[in-house]
Amino acid sequence: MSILIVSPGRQLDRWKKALVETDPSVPVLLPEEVKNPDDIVFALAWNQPPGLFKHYPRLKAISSFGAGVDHLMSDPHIPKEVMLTRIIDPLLSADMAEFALAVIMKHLRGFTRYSRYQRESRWKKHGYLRMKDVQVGVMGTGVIGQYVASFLHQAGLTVCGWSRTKDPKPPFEMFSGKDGLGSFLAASDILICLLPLTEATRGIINMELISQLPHGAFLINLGRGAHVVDHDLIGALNHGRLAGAHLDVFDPEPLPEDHPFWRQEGIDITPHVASLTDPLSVAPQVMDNYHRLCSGKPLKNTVSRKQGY
Ligand code: NDP
Ligand code: OXD
Repeated sequence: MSILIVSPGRQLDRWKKALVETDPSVPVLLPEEVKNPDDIVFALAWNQPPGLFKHYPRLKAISSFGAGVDHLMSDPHIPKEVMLTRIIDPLLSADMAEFALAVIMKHLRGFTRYSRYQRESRWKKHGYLRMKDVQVGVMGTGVIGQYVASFLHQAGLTVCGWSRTKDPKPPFEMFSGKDGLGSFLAASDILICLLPLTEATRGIINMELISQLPHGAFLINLGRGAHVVDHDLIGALNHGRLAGAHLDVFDPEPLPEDHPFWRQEGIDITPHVASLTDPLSVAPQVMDNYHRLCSGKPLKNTVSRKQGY
């Protein structure tokens, strides 16, 4: 029995090495190395080519390379009985929290504008916002969002969170469901999206949602590109409804060269790097799930197909 690893465009040698060092007795194969497809019972996958999983009839479980599983949920070639798992890793949450704080500080201190002034050799001062002047709303207070919200709260920001169901005791104010969305948005001068992409959250950041934010709010999208209705975001920026946006995720990725976001005033772009899965940190949990599968034990970090995350 073997593990298949597939993620087009990713440096997979580090992953293979980390997995093999975790347990040298388990064969870890790239698709082109598989001689007998019946050997593959477990896969580690990200943006797999369409139809790939049709070729492995004994596949029982697939782990995402990351926290998100939308690439697995949307693959029609994965039979319903194949179990899906995802990565839950303290480093992934910590890196995300540091990234969110960096982007918030960049916004408060106007660094994007000063980068532009520097390119123009222009000496011009502006006032700035302080941490105490803004409230931050975290949409999606799951494993990562909860950590990010607590980290920002500890850093001195006023934070609130929004989720599908209500967490009884986070150290910040919580809203939940459709009923809580309006009050949550009204309290979010800076909105951070850390939702999973599901049928319920696709296109959630649209004009209707943006118009419920305080005038001149700032958007940070760290979830998935398809959470945002691109045209509505551009309209909100052009009309001054939003002061700016930092986007780390896009639909599609890579963001095409001719996409209007590249040239849009008010948008800062990073290429899906807010938090990168570290092979050394997560190889043990992937290998553990492989062994659990082989010995008939319940897998960890499973995904609910019903909820889609
Ligand atoms: P979790 O599954 O742990 O948390 C998801 C959160 O979203 C939960 O709080 C859940 O609510 C909430 N949620 C889901 N659907 C809805 C809905 N319809 N309405 C309101 N709230 C909803 O995910 P993680 O925290 O581990 O990861 C979140 C996402 O972050 C990933 O799916 C991925 O898209 C993104 N990500 C991006 C990275 C990057 O580098 N940019 C890196 C890693 C992840 P409830 O608690 O009630 O279930
Ligand atoms: C993700 C990840 O889900 O990189 O985006 O973990």
